[in-house]
Amino acid sequence: MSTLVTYLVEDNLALIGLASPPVNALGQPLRAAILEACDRAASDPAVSAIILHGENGLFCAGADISEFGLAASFAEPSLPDLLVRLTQIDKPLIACIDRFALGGGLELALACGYRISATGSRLGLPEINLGLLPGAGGTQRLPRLIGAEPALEMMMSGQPVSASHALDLGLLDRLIGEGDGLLEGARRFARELIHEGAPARPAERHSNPAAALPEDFFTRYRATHEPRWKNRLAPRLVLAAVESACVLPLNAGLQREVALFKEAEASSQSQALRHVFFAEREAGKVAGVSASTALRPVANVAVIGAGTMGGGIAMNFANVGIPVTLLELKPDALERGLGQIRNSYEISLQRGKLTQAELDKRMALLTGTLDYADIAECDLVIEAVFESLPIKQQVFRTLDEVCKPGAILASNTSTLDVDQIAAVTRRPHDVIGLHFFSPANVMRLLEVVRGKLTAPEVLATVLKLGKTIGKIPVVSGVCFGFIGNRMLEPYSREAHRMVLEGATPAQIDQVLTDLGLAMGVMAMHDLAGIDVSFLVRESRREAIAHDPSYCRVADELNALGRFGQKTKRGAYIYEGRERKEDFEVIALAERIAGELHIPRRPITTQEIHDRCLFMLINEGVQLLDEGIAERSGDIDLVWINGYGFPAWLGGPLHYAEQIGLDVVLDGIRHYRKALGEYGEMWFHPAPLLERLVAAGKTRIERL
Ligand code: 3H9
Repeated sequence: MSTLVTYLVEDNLALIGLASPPVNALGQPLRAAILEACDRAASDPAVSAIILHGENGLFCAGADISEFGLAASFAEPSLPDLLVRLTQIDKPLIACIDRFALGGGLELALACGYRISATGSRLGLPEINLGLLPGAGGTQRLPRLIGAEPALEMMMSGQPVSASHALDLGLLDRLIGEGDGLLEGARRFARELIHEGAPARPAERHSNPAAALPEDFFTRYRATHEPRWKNRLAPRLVLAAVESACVLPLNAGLQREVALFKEAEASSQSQALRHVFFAEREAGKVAGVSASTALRPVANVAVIGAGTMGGGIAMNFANVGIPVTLLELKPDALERGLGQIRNSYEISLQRGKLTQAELDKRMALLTGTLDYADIAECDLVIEAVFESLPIKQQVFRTLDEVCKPGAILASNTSTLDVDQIAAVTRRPHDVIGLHFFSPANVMRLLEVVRGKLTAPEVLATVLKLGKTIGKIPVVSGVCFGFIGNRMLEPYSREAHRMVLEGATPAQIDQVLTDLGLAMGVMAMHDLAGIDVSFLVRESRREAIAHDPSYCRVADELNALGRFGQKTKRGAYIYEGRERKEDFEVIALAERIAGELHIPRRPITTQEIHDRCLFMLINEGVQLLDEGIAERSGDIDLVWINGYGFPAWLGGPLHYAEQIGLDVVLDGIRHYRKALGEYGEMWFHPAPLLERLVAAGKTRIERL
């Protein structure tokens, strides 16, 4: 018998425990072990019922994601075949769910005749997040158990439901409360079933899963939701599979599901999303930090600056029960900051996302102060003041004076040199960059900037804390703009230059949103503030002064006071929520182009794509080569979670791998020539990109 399962017969019950750490993923060896154990129990006349449980305190996280795209994915016994076999066993089979039953793990439970769960467990079909659909019976068996509509909702959202909600849906037969002993509960339930002479599988509750639905349900569902799906394949396949469950007999439906699953598995979108899944896990593995690195306790936090950013940062901690002191220089600024936080929570309350009790609890965790002495005992201080090196250095000198030894001192700088900030303190090893993205209480990315002297335990502590507050922490080294904003720079530069050469802001943004970006680059600057990006350029004029066309349109918009959405005018005009192309901006571009002798011409979609994207990719490759980013997946995570790059393209560097590294390099070389002096100035292929292509590599890695 395999070591991946435990097998025990107690009286007339067989207990089969999944024992494949860390999460009992259903790779081929575990599938084979389950089949062998279940066959053994099925053929043992002494066994009247079988309990399938997780040996290591958790049930199952689904199919083994690392097998997808490989022969192992459907190697025998395939998951669909194994689960069909389980449904044929003529003894009650009980899934005993602890912590989670996800994806194939829930499908395993659905193949059992009965399901019980601990109260704290989560059950879900998150395949859509991997560009997949449930492929081992989930799209066919779940609608037959709970009805088509709630089943479709679970698959489309990809979000797990709580065990109590699963009980309400009819997905579970029984809940076992905390401390009551889940396995003991399963034994009791099994004995009851045997005693009652219960069938191996109860009759299907929804043999016609769409019976309660209007005839045009699927047509209307598709029409309503398709615009939101953009280019994504998986939602379309999920819908097709559930529709099949409503019109085909089970076996035919299962066959259709496997065919759709294989189509999704082979798609570049799923490949990209699987890359993102593993990149998220890898990002936590940082050189010099290990599981044994000591963590500093963080029981309370201080945030310096109660502006929009500081307030948003503070909310993250209050949301998870960590007390926060918000420090401002002036009483009215402090009051405004706390008021903004309350407003933001009140909006959540009105939308039903927060209860009054939760709002009160969170507000009670927030304290305002005007006195640095009040933050002396805080474990972590995050500075979120104006983006200026002298101002931030002054704050850090004060922090160095007042904060207790061992306090972590963090700066929310988005571009500045964290080492220069650390250098004004007597404790540079306690200093780190924590770059939150706006709105800080919403955006998932947290760029963690590791200074030259940052201590490993400081890094380990903020990585852990980042996860606690629901962020995706990604480590960056120190350089201008870190990973995200440094890459934003050439991407924005090309967009602005093409506006001078003849493209309109809307034309540029359309190409980017058609690719799947949440927002085009021109609209993004309008949202973030044209005055803000102007100040960033001002801080590094010497590096860009040799190009008189460099973001000139944005500089002039700034001079005109057209700061973007907040002034209702930027690269676009804003009327309410509507964004409109502005002929004045086009006239402005024509004038500047004339002054700079830049010929205007029609710019193609291909050129917009290649110049913006290839320059973005090139900078990412350079960051990897310089060691600012530890791995290419980190760069992808930054752009997906901080800049709205579509996850189904896997981030800019994964996208480059899909396009072909040679194609990207050829494109850069082409524009270096085609754009004359301007091309010579900016289109330098990253040396690592050249080395990778020369070596015939298809993946971006250090070489
Ligand atoms: C599916 O089931 C398809 C079927 O419908 C049809 C098939 C035909 N596979 O996240 P963590 C690893 S698709 C392989 O840090 P947590 C993970 O990489 C699947 N590995 O822990 C990490 O490894 P390492 C549908 C997996 O406690 C380690 O486990 N299921 C898998 O924060 C710990 O992971 C899903 O999409 C897997 N399925 O969260 C669920 N899952 O230590 C995906 C995890 O080497 N998983 N690993 O870095 C999750 O959502 C979270 O991992 C989970 C635990 C909530 C389970």
